[in-house]
Amino acid sequence: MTRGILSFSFPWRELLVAAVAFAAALTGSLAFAKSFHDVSQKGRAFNLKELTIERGDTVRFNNDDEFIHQIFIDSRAFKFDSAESDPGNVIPVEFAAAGLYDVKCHIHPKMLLIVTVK
Ligand SMILES: [Cu+2]
Repeated sequence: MTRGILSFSFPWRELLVAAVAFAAALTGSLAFAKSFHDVSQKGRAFNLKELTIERGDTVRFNNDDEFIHQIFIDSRAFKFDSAESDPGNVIPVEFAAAGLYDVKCHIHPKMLLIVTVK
């Protein structure tokens, strides 16, 4: 009757489910300070003119056009110069330092997004 005993044994499965849920909750709280913001590059423009985020957040620049874009940031606190980004591509940029940043695309000089990092 080993089977019968096993079926009444410790509920490992439930424990595992609870542990996974706990780990997910913990990860969620640790990741609290870092969130993601999506910005679209479309019609040779960013879909936003300004964006305010928290320090450590990541902005995902989605190329929603049918031609290439790029992401270029040149400030004292933070410099970033991406490769050319194909249609459908996403460029993630983490802003680690507080400040005010002009985000540009060197292919289309009129594109400008001002990112404020608190
Ligand atoms: Cu562009």
